[in-house]
Amino acid sequence: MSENIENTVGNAEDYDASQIQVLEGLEAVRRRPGMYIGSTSASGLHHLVYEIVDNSIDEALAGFCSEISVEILPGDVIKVRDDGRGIPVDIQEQTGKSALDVVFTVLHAGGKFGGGGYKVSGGLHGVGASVVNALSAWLIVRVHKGGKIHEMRFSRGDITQLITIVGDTTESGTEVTFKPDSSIFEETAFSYETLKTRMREQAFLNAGLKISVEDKRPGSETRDDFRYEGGIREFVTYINRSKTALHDQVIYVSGERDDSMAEIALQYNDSYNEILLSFANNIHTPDGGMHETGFKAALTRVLNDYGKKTGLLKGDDKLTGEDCRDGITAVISVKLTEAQFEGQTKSKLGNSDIRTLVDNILSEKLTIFLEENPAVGRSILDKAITAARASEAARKARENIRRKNALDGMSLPGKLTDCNVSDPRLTEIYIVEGDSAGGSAKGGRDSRFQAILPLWGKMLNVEKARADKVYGNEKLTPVITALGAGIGEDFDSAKLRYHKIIIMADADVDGSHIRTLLLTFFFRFMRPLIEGGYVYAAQPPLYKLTRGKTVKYAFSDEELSEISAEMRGEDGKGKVEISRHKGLGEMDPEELWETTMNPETRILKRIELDDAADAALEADEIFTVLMGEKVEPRREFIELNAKFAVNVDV
Ligand code: TSJ
Repeated sequence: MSENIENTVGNAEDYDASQIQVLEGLEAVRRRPGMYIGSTSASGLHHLVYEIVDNSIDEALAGFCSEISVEILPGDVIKVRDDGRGIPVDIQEQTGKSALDVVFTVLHAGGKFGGGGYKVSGGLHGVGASVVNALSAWLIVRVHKGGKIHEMRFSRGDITQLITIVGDTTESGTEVTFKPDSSIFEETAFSYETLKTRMREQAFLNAGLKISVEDKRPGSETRDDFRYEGGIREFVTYINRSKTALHDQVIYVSGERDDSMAEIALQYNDSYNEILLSFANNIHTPDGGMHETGFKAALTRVLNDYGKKTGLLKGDDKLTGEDCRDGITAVISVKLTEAQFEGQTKSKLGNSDIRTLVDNILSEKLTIFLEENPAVGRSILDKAITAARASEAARKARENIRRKNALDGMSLPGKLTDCNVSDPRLTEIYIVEGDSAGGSAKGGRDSRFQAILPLWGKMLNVEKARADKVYGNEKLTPVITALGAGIGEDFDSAKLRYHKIIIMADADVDGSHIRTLLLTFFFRFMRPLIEGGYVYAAQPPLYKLTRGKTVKYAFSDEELSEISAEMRGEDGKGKVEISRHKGLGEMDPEELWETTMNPETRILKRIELDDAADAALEADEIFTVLMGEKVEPRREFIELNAKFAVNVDV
């Protein structure tokens, strides 16, 4: 026990050098939390939970844990529990401390102690329990082990109670309960949906592992249990749940070599999009890396070889990698001992052995699969060959756009009302829904730097169209030419005619529909436009408040109550008239200018890449689910998104 007492914080004369370092370590986390968890916003807050859960998943990977539960308790306290061996509580000879102590008080110690325990370690994964501890107002850990319950407590990373036996137990496992420090986090409310999505993903990635997530906050009690015996096969089925698959069976291959293993699940559907999710040691790698490179190379080679061998590919015809991934949904999961994560956000896998491993496994096993399942082989090849033809047609259509622009000196669309200034850094274009709103916008704008392009009628959903159809589309061509920066591979932000592209649509069904479709178009065909931060959504006011001659506008319900109180307060009991705001088209030009277009008073929402990606998903869902054959998800979707259902031709 004497070793333990020396670890108690607040006993200054007993500190040796290593302990001072420990204290500095956790102080550093509190000083610069962003360095350890990315941010102190909602994303960093949820990261705390992942850090803890990762430890239980590591225990499951080591083969000792079969069940994990995550609970949100009243007050946004988190409790994570597993049925593993329990963190060792005995004192280690070298350090004079228990593993439990080290895990929570030493930076970077999470999961890497003891040796031998983990074949697979997360690398970047689990920067650790000590970081969570440092950023928690309080944390309690209880270890069920050897017939006893061992408890230790902390406050803001400092030990407040040394390991104490608090009871007997017949079980084994670890339970951590913590409350994030509200003086560190801007946001301390947990999102059940966010945790649920993450836990479902982890259950897919660890076949057979039971993970439950439960919200115990009053008024929002709910619970989900995940367990997928099929692992990433079921992940692919889940992603494709509202799409039409090209073949019934999900194709699954796996293999290992030395200390590494790789598994791949894939299934084609009748859409034109590629969904490729890759993971290394259960960590999502959105920027890809060696596992994705190996996957793509093998898929392209196998399909070309198969096409040649079966005669489906003629002469010198070749499929590109993109042709081969048209309409694919694939999940790649690799596990390896020393994962190297690269890139700005450390979300790209650098280990090159993994490329070879994934390539070998997929080449060998997919070749066999196609030979044994010729009907599936044929439908995949047909799909890829059609993709190759479509991409050739798209190339020609793009070429046409380019040639036409060069020939007629970039003739602008007839519907565009351009501005006078030509320096794109100073100009903005309003893309407006409907002719009447376009009329008001024209009347209200500042013609020096604001251009207006009205759009009307049914917009193309690019999520459901081949690229060549998009390039020639009569609704989209005016947008492409007005922006002047090309499209697809030709897109060049340097040629933009305006540096602010503002989508102005009503806050109603049609408005949100057109916004969704336009954002989807930008996301798929002009992505640098979004990444460069050029796209905005105008925010028309929701309410108009009138009192005598005074007119004010409110952009939210909170603003409404604030402003109306303020207006009433000006001279006692007078009456404030409140009207829910009419459509853009019904506003007169002056009103539209004052509320929505005047740079001095308007509110613009800059569109982030995530917003656009969500729009694309939404566009996909709307059309696949509402027009699809599958009755069940369709009903569910209409219930969830009633506002969209109204406006879509079924
Ligand atoms: F890290 C942590 F404290 F945050 C945490 C760790 C939180 C939670 C909820 C669980 C765990 C955890 C750790 N679960 N299971 C383990 N296992 C071990 O630490 C362990 C147990 C036994 C042995 C051994 O070699 O006997 C080795 C290890 C690493």
